[in-house]
Amino acid sequence: MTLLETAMEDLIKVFHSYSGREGDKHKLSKAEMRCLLKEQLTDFLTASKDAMVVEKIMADLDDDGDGEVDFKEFVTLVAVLTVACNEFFCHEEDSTKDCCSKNV
Ligand SMILES: [Ca+2]
Ligand SMILES: [Ca+2]
Repeated sequence: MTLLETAMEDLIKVFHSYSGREGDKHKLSKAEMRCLLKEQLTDFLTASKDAMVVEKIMADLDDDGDGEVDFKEFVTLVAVLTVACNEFFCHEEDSTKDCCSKNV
């Protein structure tokens, strides 16, 4: 398996290890979503001081309005966060380069 294939499989595994805890096995309820965010996106949740963050994320993600987050909706969150992280890292790299060139 390639790195990307492993990452995709891990994403599916993580989703199902939470979605299967109660109710619909293929969807995240609000309680399951809260556990997933707390345990898997700890830094993200800690960074956000908003107590309503889980409710807001749920509302944003729930495209079909059934009150739960299916895999497709979950992947949207991961994609958005990954893009944000990538921008952060690119920014970090740029500022490091700036610092280095100043020192030279
Ligand atoms: Ca469920
Ligand atoms: Ca939904």
